[in-house]
Amino acid sequence: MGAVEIPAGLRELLQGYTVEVLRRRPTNLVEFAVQHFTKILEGQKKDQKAKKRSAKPARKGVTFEGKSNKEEEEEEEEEDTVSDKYNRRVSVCAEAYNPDEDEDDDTEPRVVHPKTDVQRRRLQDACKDILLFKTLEPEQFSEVLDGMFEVLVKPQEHIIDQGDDGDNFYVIEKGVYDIFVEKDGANVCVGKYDNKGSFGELALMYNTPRAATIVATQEGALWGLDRATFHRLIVKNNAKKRRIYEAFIECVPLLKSLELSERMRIVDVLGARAFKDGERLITQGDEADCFYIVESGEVKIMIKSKTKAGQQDNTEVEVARCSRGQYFGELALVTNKPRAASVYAVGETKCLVIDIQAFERLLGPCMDIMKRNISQYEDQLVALFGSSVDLKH
Ligand code: 1OR
Ligand code: 1OR
Repeated sequence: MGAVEIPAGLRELLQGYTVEVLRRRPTNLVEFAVQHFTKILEGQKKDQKAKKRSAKPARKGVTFEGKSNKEEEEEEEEEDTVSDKYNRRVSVCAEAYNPDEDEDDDTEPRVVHPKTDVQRRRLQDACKDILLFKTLEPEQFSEVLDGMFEVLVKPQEHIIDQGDDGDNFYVIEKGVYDIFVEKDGANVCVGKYDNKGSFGELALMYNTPRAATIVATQEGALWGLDRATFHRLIVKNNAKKRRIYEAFIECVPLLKSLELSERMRIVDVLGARAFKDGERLITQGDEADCFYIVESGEVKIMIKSKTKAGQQDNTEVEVARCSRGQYFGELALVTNKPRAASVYAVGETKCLVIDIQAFERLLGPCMDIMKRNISQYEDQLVALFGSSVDLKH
């Protein structure tokens, strides 16, 4: 018998359906199949419409260089079923930032990129600490996962170029990515993402050009979320977040000197996390990647004491407590050093969390207050351990 040719994309489609069946356990498999494949078909039609509306994508990554237009077109034809491609488009929308305005977003067909169960598990793992997803309802989070597509990247590939229109938001599964910002005509490396985190939210949230260039330094894997889905799920959720946290953020003494719009930009990117009594939020000596504000409950700050010979032993001493409206975790971000203390929840505690990039971008105006308070830690440290220290350097 001659070999039977399996049509391109069939395997992914069937795997995607199987995974969804296992996840959602529908009672009627046929009815579920109709719904599942209708969603995919609607997603494909929408993508095709979007492609017609948009200009040719500006591919800057080395992976795609040298390809003919025809090859690129063929790749784009496959994008709906093969997910490891950029769904790039040059945005021609000029919508203003008003998450409440587009009520009809909810009636838009949903984009579903089928995934194998292995892919979905990897995706869930990459997304578990993404702050922007932390305030989503489970149903919205599941839709975000459905809408994400895998993007494999090569060393030196530009994922985002400063000044471009925003197409996708990205979650890092693996790889190291440098952040460049143009200053006085030169590209300056201002930070990096090391195998975790996310980027590309700003242009999509505020409808602005890309604020930085992101370059892969090695082979990596990302998960992309297209602009429309990001808008429908994340930007919409931000309107709710603003309503929930506005009053609280107004009362945080550290943030008093900021403009209202600056405080709201903090709300847009923060995540909310709940901790159980005794749970450790920060470990002394660890590398730092975020900053915390206590929303409810309390945390205690513990420092490993030193022996008379000046060596550290493992006994921890409580040095301070923070409650509603107070912040912690700034020291390591300001000094670029490991965490100076461990922090534990006292009772059920909720904190608002901001990642290091947003901290650097948005909390510059509060830096003086933080540095003044750090000087007080230094005084305390001297009083407790009798040695002169300079925590700021
Ligand atoms: P975007 O959609 O503007 C570039 O595309 C992304 O880089 C941006 O979203 C952020 O997710 C990410 N300033 C602006 N954007 C940054 C920064 C940043 N860092 C990461 N991104 N700064 C660096 C802070 C370490 C401030 C530079 C002055
Ligand atoms: P971090 O990023 O180093 C631990 O992570 C956090 O504990 C630290 O930022 C501060 O936000 C917070 N010394 C060092 N860190 C302190 C202290 C502190 N208090 C709070 N943190 N001292 C207590 C001063 C009242 C001096 C200790 C002797």
